[in-house]
Amino acid sequence: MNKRIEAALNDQIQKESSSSHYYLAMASWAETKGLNGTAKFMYTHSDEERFHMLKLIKFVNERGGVAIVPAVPEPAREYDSLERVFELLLEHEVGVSESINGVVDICLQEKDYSTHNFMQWYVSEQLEEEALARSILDKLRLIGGDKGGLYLFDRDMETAAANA
Ligand code: OFO
Repeated sequence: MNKRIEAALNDQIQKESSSSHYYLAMASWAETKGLNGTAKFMYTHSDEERFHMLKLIKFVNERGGVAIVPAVPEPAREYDSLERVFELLLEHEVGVSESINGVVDICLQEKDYSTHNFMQWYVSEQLEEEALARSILDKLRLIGGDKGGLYLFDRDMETAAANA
């Protein structure tokens, strides 16, 4: 496997792994706040990110590269509000999209069209994730400090997690 591509994919493995960890910390935080629907959504999201990481690990190894299982930094333990959680989630996903675009760019520079093709799955996944995070954030901004609204929001998140 082309060394530059291998390094870029290993870097992406690290990002997907930290995303999984990041959402796991958010899930745990939500669970301790009685936001069980949001916690379920975050646990599911964390599993999805782990799947994104695994898909990359398999791809690198199957193509003759060596995938590195990375160390991950400890995510925050406390969050100011649910709105802040989803703001951070959106910021994080925008950063991940940029990183994926960077990998796609390297594939083009190195004329590695099969990895380019493989990465398209991540490109569309990111579009969906960013759109979802934006719509959730819009809802939370509408709800503001309304406790009843927050209760219904959390219930909806349980349904969103079940349909993910
Ligand atoms: Fe949402 O980050 Fe994976 O791709």
